[in-house]
Amino acid sequence: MLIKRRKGWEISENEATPESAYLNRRQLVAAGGIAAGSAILPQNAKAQGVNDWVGSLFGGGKGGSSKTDEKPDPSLKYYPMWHNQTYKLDRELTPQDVNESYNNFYEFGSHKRIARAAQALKIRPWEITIDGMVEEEIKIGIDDLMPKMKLQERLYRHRCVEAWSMTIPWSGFQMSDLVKFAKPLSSAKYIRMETFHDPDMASGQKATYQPWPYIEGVTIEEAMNELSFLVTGTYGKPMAKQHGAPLRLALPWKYGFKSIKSIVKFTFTDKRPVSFWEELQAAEYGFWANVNPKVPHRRWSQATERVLHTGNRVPTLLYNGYGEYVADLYKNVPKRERLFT
Ligand SMILES: Nc1nc2c(c(=O)[nH]1)N[C@H]1C(S)=C(S)[C@@H](COP(=O)(O)O)O[C@H]1N2
Ligand SMILES: [Mo]
Repeated sequence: MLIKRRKGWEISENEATPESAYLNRRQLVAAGGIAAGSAILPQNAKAQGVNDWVGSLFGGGKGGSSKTDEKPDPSLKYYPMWHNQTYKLDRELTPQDVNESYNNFYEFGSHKRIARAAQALKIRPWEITIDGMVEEEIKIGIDDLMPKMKLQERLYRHRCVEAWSMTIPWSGFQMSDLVKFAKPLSSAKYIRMETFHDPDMASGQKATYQPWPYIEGVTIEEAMNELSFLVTGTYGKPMAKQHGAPLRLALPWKYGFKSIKSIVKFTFTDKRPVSFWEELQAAEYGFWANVNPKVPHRRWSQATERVLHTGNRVPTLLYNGYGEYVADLYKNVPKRERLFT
């Protein structure tokens, strides 16, 4: 078959909606017309700019970070990033205020309204360690890492295992850039990632029945896939702390829990990492966690999802609609494993 099929989410009906409004605003931002960060203001936010507006919700601030005693984010100068148009959406972007006030970040509480508590997260200095099966261990600050990567913006869908979804403009770089920078040995098969561990800063980590810090893992092939994206920003600015600043992952074809936040370590290894959720509940949260409407969670169906903010419930797609990019990765995974989130 030589016919190039349109990818599942390349459907044009919604293309003239907030996405393009957002992009038009972006161009204005690029031209210096309005302050960076004010793209996609909700209708009711006045012309005061999103920094003040987010500030009024979360206690003052600049860009994604929001404590008045903090310096402006040193990475502000990279925004807005070059917009990579390859990745199209089939639905509207979720408004920024919705995405910044409905989050999973168990380090700051086991419910969705953790945005205020997450402002305690200190995001500078932020050192990232790259170790394990690599030519040489690397320790690098986020502000030294960013200029070495091919920075860009992409629109992705995000599907949580809890059957809700959002669409979001992420800024950052392809994970393959980081893998190349890390110079892994050929014996490495997986990357184990780790979130910060500081129970004094993040009170959720005081819960002794949970295996802190948060851990996630992918195969090297998954990490090298063009969709795997390391995120530094959202909505054309450094991301809000509650999204997992200053560096988190976005794997749009997997359930959201794989997209680990506030990463401090990448370890290259030949052993399959056991994630935070797998450790807690292996029967419900497996290693692959690819979005699959036909495999129910032990406690609920995955056939449909609630699209945040829209009031819509829509059918969930295999690999969250990204199968053309990723299905081949799983050809040789035993069926028994694939049928298991
Ligand atoms: N460190 C850490 N990373 C995490 C989580 C978490 O609790 N801690 N929650 C995960 C889950 S279940 C989801 S759905 C997404 C939520 O990302 P968002 O809050 O930016 O939408 O982050 C994922 N990454
Ligand atoms: Mo999730």
